Amino acid sequence: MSDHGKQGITRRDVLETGIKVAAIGGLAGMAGRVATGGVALTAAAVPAMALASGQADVPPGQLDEYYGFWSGGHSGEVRVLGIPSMRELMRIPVFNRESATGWGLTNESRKILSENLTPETREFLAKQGLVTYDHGDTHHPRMSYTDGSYDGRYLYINDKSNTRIARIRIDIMKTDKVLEIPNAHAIHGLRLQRYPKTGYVFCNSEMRTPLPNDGRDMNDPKKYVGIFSAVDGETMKMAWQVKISGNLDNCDADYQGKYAISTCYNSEEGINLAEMTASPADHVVIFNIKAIEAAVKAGQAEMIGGVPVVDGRKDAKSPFTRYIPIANNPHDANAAPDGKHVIVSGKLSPTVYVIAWDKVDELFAGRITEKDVIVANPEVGLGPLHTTFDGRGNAYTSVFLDSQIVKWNIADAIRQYRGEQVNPIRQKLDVHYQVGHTNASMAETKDADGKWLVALCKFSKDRFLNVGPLKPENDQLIDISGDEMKLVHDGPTFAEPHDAIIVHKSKVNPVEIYSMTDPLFADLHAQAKRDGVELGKASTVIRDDKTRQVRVYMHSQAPDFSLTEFSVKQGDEVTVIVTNIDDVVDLTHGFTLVGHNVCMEIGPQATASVTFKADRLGVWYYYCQWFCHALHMEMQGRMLVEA
Ligand code: K7E
Ligand code: CUA
Ligand code: CA
Repeated sequence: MSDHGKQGITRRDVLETGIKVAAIGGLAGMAGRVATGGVALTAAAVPAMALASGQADVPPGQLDEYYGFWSGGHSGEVRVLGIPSMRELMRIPVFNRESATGWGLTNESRKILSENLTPETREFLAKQGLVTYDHGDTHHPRMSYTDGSYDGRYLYINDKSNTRIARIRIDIMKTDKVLEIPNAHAIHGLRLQRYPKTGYVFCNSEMRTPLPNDGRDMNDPKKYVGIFSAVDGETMKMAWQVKISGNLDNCDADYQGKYAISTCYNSEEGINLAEMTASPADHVVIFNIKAIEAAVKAGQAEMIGGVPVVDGRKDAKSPFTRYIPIANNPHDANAAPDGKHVIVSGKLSPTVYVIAWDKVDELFAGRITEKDVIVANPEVGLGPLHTTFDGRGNAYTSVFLDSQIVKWNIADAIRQYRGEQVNPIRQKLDVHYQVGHTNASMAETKDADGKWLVALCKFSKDRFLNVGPLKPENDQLIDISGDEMKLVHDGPTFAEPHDAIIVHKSKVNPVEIYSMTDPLFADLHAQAKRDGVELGKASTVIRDDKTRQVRVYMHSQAPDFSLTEFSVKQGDEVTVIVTNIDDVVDLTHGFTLVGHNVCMEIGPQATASVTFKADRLGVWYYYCQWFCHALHMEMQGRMLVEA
C-alpha cells in the first residue's frame, strides 16, 4: 500500500488496475487539479510481468526490486538508483549546493548544514562570509540497522573533505542532520553498529594531526594523533573518541555489538608516500566497545573539544584496542553476513585476511596472540580493495590492478590456511576498468541474498560515447545468483561513487506526502505563531519597522500562489515562507525569485522559507519552477521593491 497517497489512489493504481483515460481525468478532478497524465497514458500499455531472476532489464512501468543508495563522491550528494535497472531515481543533496531544490539556500537547509559545526569552524567560515562549507566528498553510505538487518530509518554518509557526517531520513529522503567531528581530520571510513541497533556511527579520521590542532607540534609528526569516533546515530551527537596509533582508513563492525575494526595504511605515521609505504606491515585496530563505554562512564576519559577521549594507542596497552599486523597498506574491512568473520583487503599485498570474531574474544581475554585471530589469507589478485558477500559462504573481492571481481569461498580459504590442498578461488571476472568498491544485494546484513553485485569502476575509458577529457565512472551490474558471475550492465556515473549499498525494497518505505507537523517545519510553525498567523492559511506580509525585517506568508495550490504581489522597502531583510497546501502525490511546487539567488522546492504539504536582502529597486517576478499544472507557466507573482 506504500504507493498510496492521501486521496487513496495514485497513477500507478490506475495503470495496474487497467483504468484508462476517463479515470485519469477523474483522478485529476478528485484532486481538484489537472495531473500531468501524458506519461501515465503511454505506460498503461505495458503488460504486468514478473521479473525473472537474473533479468536486469526492467520494462517500462515495472518497478525495481531493490533500492541502491549511491555515494555521489565529491559531488557531495547521495543518489538513489533502482536495481537491477540501474535507473537513477533521485538525487539527495547532502554536503553540496543544489539548484533544483534550493538546498543550501533555504533557511531550513542552511540551519541543518550549519548548526553542528565546531565553534572554531563557525568563526573561520564567518570570516569568509559563509555559514557552512559549500562542498563535500562522500564515500560510504550506510543504512541503519536493528538486530543485523536494515530497519529503513536512516542513511548515514561521511564527508572526507570537511570532516563531517550526515544523516538522511529515509521516510522523506532528505538530509536532516549534519555533524562536524571535532578533533578529527578528514572522516573517511564510516560504518554502523549492527546490534542491537544503530546505535553508534563509527567514523575514521584518515589524517593524523596535533591534538588539539591549534598550532602546536606542527613540525613534529610523531606527536600527531589518529582518532576513531563514535557518534550516537539517534541524537547525532558525539559519544566518544579513541586516540590510536597510525591512521585509519576504512572500518566495519561485528554482528554482536562488541567490536568495531579499522584498517590502517600508515602505521609508519609518515607524512609522504615513501614514508607511508616504507614498512612491510601495517595493521588493523579492533575496538572493544564495552571496555571503552565502561571507561567513559567511569569518568576515565579526557575531555578534548567537548568529547570524552580515551587513549587506545599501542604504547598505552589499553583494554580498548588490539593491533593486528596486516601486510602493507590494507584498505577495507568487511564483516561477513555469517556473523563470524571479517575480511581485510590487502591493497599492496595480493591477499585478503580473514579474521574470526570469536578469536577476537580470546585475544582480548589474553588467551591468544594477535596473529592468532587470522584464520585465512587467500591470494586473490593484484590490488584487493573491498569485499562483499552472497550469503552462501562466498566472498567477492574487488582487485583494482587486475580490474577483476574475484569470487572465493570463505570455508575453503580457512581449510587452505590450515594446510589442506584446496583452491578457494571460484571465478575471476573482468570489469571495466579499475574497480574500487563492490557491494552485493543486502550483503552488509544477515539477510544477504546473493542476487546482484555492483562493481564501481574508477575509469570508463572507451565504454561510452566520448564526452571529452572528463569521463564518467562506470558502475557495472553483475548477476551473482548462479554459480557463475555474469556482467549484465554498464552504468555511467558522475564524480564519483566510491561506494553503494543495495537494499531490498521491502526495507524502504518513504511517504508520498509530507506531514504538515513534521519537525522539519517546527521553526516555521513557531515563527508563524509569534506572528499570529497559521501556515497554509495566511497570505500576509508582516513588517517590523524597527528591524526592517519582513516576513511574507503565502501558500501554493496549483496553479497559483495565494499572494501574487507584495511590496517591500529597499534594504529590507525579507523572509518568504511558502506552504504547499496541495496534498496530491507528486505535486511539488517551487518558489524562484528572479535576480535574487532565491530558489526552493516545496513538496506537497511542506513549508519552506528563504531569506534575502531586497536591495534592488523595481519589479521582481517570482515563479514556480516545478512543473505542476497546465498553467504552471502562469504560476507567478511580483515583488515590488520601493525606495
Ligand atoms: Cu575504497 Cu573512500 Cu571506501 Cu574510494 S574508498 S574506492
Ligand atoms: Cu507550481 Cu509549477
Ligand atoms: Ca604503510
